[in-house]
Amino acid sequence: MNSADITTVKSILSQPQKIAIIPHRNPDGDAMGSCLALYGFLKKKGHTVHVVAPNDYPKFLKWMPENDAVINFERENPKAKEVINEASIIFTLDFNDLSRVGQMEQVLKEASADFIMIDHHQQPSDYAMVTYSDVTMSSTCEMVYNFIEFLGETDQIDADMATNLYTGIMTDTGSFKYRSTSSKTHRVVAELIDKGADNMAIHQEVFDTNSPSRLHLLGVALSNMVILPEYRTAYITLTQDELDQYDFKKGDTEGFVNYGLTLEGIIFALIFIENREEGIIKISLRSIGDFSVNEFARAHFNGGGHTNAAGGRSESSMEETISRFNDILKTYKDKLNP
Ligand SMILES: [Mn+2]
Repeated sequence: MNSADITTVKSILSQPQKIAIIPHRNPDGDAMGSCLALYGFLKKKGHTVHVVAPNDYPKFLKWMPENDAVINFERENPKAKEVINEASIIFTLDFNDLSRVGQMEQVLKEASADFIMIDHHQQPSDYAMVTYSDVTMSSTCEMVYNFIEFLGETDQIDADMATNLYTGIMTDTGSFKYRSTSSKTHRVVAELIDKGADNMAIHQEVFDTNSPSRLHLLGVALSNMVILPEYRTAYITLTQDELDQYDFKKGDTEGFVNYGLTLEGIIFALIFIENREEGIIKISLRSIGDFSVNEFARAHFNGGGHTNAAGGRSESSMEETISRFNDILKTYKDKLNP
């Protein structure tokens, strides 16, 4: 954030504001962690603050401090709309295009509030009065820490805020192992532990919550995995019938896509998950090194994200989607074998 933006934000926050904080649709640990930490911070500063999530999120995030304050746009629609319409300031966290909030998009577009974006995804749209965008950052949570630091108020970070920020940094960095994890990330995380984030307990809350059916679903996913050594690619498919058979709940397939990358020589991994209700195949893409899944998802599957982690979708059947994917892959042989 440049110094003009910092001055602007300081001046806005020096008056009591009505603030709405919005994560992206299907919020993950970084989206919820950043929203809930910023919520705690702004509440302390005397503002009227609400977090409005476009839809529900997984159970393994519902233990997070301040979770009870979250308004679900799908379940509590009139209240959510009222909060957004009455807001003087809207923070959008961990996304950079209003299409990322699904059904909420129109309501946000019609809102009279000024927007402040804090986000680390590529190619931000131009909708905010203040855009704090940095694609080199590990996570939006690290940026929220920086944001509070820019305001000179890290002493306001309490144990609950530290816990929320730690959770988002941990989940978005694959537990501090992705390339975007910098020495500064580790310094921030160290500060958060000093401020009361219980790193071991947080890890257990997020990762040690398997149900027997989820582990069985992982077994199905792994046996469905197709490995294409000539393209250094591995992909997994899961149909709606398979999800139903193993009592699928939101979040159950989290992390499945990464197994492909643990194979020696594989640098491109995908998972295709059927969602019969939405009539789509949801796609998660991961890579190691310079192969950009952001560009791949943008070019072919109506999505995007980061160089090494992106999402996309297909409106065709699973069979058609996989067949199209295999055709597209042929044109990437050189890029995958540099
Ligand atoms: Mn993120």
